[in-house]
Formats: sequence, C-alpha cells, structure tokens
Amino acid sequence: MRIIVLGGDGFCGWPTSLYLSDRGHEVVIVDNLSRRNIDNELEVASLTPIAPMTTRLRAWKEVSGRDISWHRFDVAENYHRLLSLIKEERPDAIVHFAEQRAAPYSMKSSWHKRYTVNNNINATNNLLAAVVESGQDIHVVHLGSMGVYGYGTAGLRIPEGYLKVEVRVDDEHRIEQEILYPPRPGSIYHLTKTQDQLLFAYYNSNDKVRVTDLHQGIVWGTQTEQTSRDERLINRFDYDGDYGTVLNRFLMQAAIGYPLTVHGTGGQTRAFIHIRNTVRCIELAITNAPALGDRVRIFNQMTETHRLRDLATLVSNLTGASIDYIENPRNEAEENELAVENRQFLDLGLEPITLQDGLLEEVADVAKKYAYRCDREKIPSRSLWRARADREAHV
Ligand code: NAD
Ligand code: USQ
Repeated sequence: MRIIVLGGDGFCGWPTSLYLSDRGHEVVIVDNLSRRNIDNELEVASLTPIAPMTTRLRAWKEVSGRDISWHRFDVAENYHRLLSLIKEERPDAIVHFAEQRAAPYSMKSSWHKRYTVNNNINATNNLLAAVVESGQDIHVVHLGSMGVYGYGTAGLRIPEGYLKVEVRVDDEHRIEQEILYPPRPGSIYHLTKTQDQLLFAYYNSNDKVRVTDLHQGIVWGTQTEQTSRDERLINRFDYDGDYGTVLNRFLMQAAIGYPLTVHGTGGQTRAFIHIRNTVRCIELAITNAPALGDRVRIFNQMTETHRLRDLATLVSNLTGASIDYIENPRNEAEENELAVENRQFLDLGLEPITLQDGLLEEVADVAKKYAYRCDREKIPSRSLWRARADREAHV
C-alpha cells in the first residue's frame, strides 16, 4: 500500500514508518520538526541521541534498501502543500500523528493552550478537508487517546468508542441509541482529541471519509525491531517533566538513582501499551479498513492497566529505586478504577507485550546506557493545571 505518515519524525511516527516500510509498504513522511523545536524551547533533549531526519532516512536506505521520502511542512498551516501531496501520491491510507501530544506542555501558559488547540484541530481539519477536495477514497487512521473518555469507568468497561444508551421518553416509551462515549478531557491536549472525534464524525457522515480513530493508552518502551538495526535509527526517549510519560520516566529515574516521582497518592490508574505493539496496531488498523459508508471505527489501543503506585513499586522492586510521593501538579482524580475493552485488536491477532516481558530490558538497554545524557534539572514536572493561588483556594 501507499501510506503517508503525518508526524513521521516523532516517537510513535518514526518507528511506525520504518515498520510499515519493512513490511513492504511505500511510505512518505510529512513532519515540520516542531517536536525537535519544542526540545529547543524547553532546553531538553531526548535521552537517546536521535539523528537528524536526513541521516535517519539515509541509514534506513542503507540497512533495508528501501526509500522513505520526507516533506517538511506544517499540516496545520500549509493546506495547499498537503492537498498537492495527496493528489501526487494518491495514498491508500494516511496515518495522522501530527499533533502536539503532551498534556503538561498544553497547560504551561495561555500561549501553549492556544498553540495546542490551533495546531491539533487545524491539522485534523486540514487533513479531512484535503481528502475530500482530492476526490480520492483514502482511509484516515488517527492517533487519539484513552484520555478522551476520562479515567472513570462508572462501573463499566470502557467500550470501544460507542456507548449504548436507553433514554426514557415517558412512562411507557424508551429509545435505544448508540452515541459517542461522553468525552471527559483532563487537559487542553486531551480536549483537542475530543474535538478531533467530532471532526471525524462529521466528515464521515457528510463526505463518507473512511476513518479509524485509535484511542491509545500511554506508550512505553523505546526501540522496535527496525529502530534497533542501526544506532542512527534510534527512537526518541522523552524523560523531561513536560514530555516524559510516567513509565519511561520511572525507568530512567531508576537508572540514574533519582527517586521515582509519583504524583499525589499514585492512586491514578492508566492504560499502557508497548511501542512494538503500537506499530503493529497501526498496521492492523490499515489492513482492516472500514468499508465505504461505515461509521468511524474506534479501537482502544492498549494492552494493560496499572495503578501508578503499583507501577512505582514494581520498578522499585526490580531496581532498588526509592519512591517519592510529591504534590500533584495536575488537576486529576487522586484515585480511579479503569477497565477497558480491547477485544477488536486482540481478535485481529495482536499479541500483547506486557510489563513483565520488557521492563528490565528497557532499563538496561536504554535508560542505563544513555543515563549520562540526562539533565536532572529537567526531571521535575513544573507545569501546573491551576495557578498556585487557585490551587490553594480549591484545597
Ligand atoms: P511526538 O510529539 O513525538 O510526534 C508528533 C510528530 O508530529 C512530531 O515529530 C512533530 O514534529 C510532528 N508534528 C506536530 N504538529 C505538526 C504539524 N502541524 N505539521 C507537521 N508535523 C507536525 O508524539 P508521539 O508520542 O509520537 O505521539 C503521536 C500521536 O500519538 C499524537 O497524536 C499523540 O496524541 C498520540 N498518542 C501518543 C501517546 C504516547 O504515549 N506517546 C499515547 C497516546 C496517543
Ligand atoms: N505522573 C506521575 N509521575 C510522573 C509523570 C506522570 O505520577 O513523573 C502521572 C500523571 O499525573 C498522570 C499519569 O502519571 O496521572 C499519566 O501521565 P503521563 O504524562 O504519563 O500521560 P498523559 O499526560 O496522560 O499523556 C500521555 C501522552 C499522550 C497520550 C496519553 C494517553 O503524552 O499523548 O494521549 O498518555 S492516556 O493517558 O491514556 O490518555
């Protein structure tokens, strides 16, 4: 298949591009390098030494014999470049990773809130409008987030996107409907993912655009079979207080002897997936596309759920790291249960990589190996969901 990957230089997009290329697909990357520029803004760098984009692509050609082309432009701003590319390439599928993806970054200031909303919602709308204007039947595969549901289960397993409801009209009549699961975003970033859902629903019903929306949990791990083939192909590893996600942060902290930073009581329960499962899920989504006229297909892309304090204890038992319970910079429930339906990917043959399979390997092969590149000053998460005075007023 011909596949355009928007955001193909990022943490999920780069290994996905290599995986799809390795499986024989023709891959074209679009990325404006905004993520690398945000590293400059925050004065941090990936724990792993990521190569410049053209070096990455040259290295892939050397080790695999396969070409991946790259177009550097902003999907949220350069609508006509996107449209021309789609007309030239005539892709079967477009995978959309090109969004600002960190919740803490989206909450840093009013500028960061506005940037995240403008970037993410315009990128998604531009993509859908361009697919319609091209007149082609292209399958759009988007990376959504488990966070669109919020993390409370209301006593049920979170279904894959849609919720069956029964509405009581009067004493005798009830109506049954299937609706999008009520959105409950916990940050401006997560809010953009709930807005994306409405854009997909609209273009799908009005223009019959075929869409798969993947509500992904927190991704952990770094390397895939393809990114490990040459040091120049190494994937990024974010550990800083804005972009580092919780499990990779714990693994890096354990590797450098920094106490594990558990926010609040650590009673938050979240969904997780390994990066090697992420790339496989994208391929499964592409090769099992909805038919023309089908409604938006939604998958929950996760393999296990864990309570954060249990994760911290697991990492501590494996490595001897100490645990620090710190004041939570976010505004989120201190304790929650989380049960998630993920049958669709399992039925398509996904084989989950569990924490038990990969944690120690990740600490030894990545976190310890590159620990010398860590700037300890950048570890604390300083982005506050509410200004200090508001936080005190709410206590
Ligand atoms: P990332 O920031 O590493 O990658 C995103 C890439 O998109 C970057 O290379 C960036 O330069 C590019 N980009 C952003 N805006 C762009 C624009 N307007 N035009 C062109 N390129 C643009 O993030 P990631 O971790 O790879 O996440 C990819 C997607 O998966 C995101 O949409 C994110 O919301 C979703 N997701 C990520 C995780 C996770 O744990 N990392 C979990 C669930 C969902
Ligand atoms: N947390 C800690 N200690 C830390 C860092 C985080 O306790 O050092 C806590 C947070 O307070 C939160 C939880 O860990 O309760 C998860 O935080 P995170 O930064 O690992 O993940 P999150 O902000 O939810 O965002 C990440 C990705 C995002 C994706 C989302 C999937 O950055 O792109 O959409 O995971 S999900 O969480 O399932 O919505």
